[in-house]
Amino acid sequence: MHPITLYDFPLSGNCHKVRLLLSMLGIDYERVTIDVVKNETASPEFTRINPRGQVPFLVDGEVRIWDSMAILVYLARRYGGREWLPDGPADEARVMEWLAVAGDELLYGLARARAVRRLKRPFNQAQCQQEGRHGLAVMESRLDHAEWLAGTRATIADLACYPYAALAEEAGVSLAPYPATRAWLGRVEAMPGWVPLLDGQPGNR
Ligand SMILES: N[C@@H](CCC(=O)N[C@@H](CS)C(=O)NCC(=O)O)C(=O)O
Repeated sequence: MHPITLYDFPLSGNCHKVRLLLSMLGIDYERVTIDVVKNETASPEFTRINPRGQVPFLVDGEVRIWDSMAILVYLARRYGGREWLPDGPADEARVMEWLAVAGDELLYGLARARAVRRLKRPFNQAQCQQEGRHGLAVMESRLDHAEWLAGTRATIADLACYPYAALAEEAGVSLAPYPATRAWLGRVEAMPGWVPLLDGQPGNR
């Protein structure tokens, strides 16, 4: 019996963030697939347990959490000590800055531009791509002089920003102008416990 259940959709970059941290922490868990394409996130069975109607959604005993970023914070604090989320006020805020980029520019930009292509969602693709490029430019401005997004080691900031940056080409956004970000994608992919978006694939890109 697994104490942790992740409600998950394999193609989802938001779910990938959580699967990466669970794997890197060496945590065993059960995966329940909720098919976003078939709109299972809106089903009464699912919205009864997650009124927000989105994946990822995590159940750990009595604790139930929606949102990839909230789940990363929970897992980092509960199982990761201070390594994945430092607790000094400024250091923690540095990580939160990048969770905000992941939840704004990368989600409303890259993830949505990709969803137009992959899931036939009705977003304005050009606008989303522009937003996504802005997010990548902000990342590039950090990564051209630093190895990791926040502080001097990998944190949940890197895992939050990784999936949709790695999937930028699927969103129709070239990574060519962002060499430091490409090098960082390689560093994340070399981390022990890294897993691809889809089982059995060599990588995201
Ligand atoms: N802010 C949320 C976004 C989650 C999200 O957009 N999930 C998508 C799959 S990638 C979903 O469940 N979409 C179904 C829907 O919104 O109806 C997070 O970071 O977890």
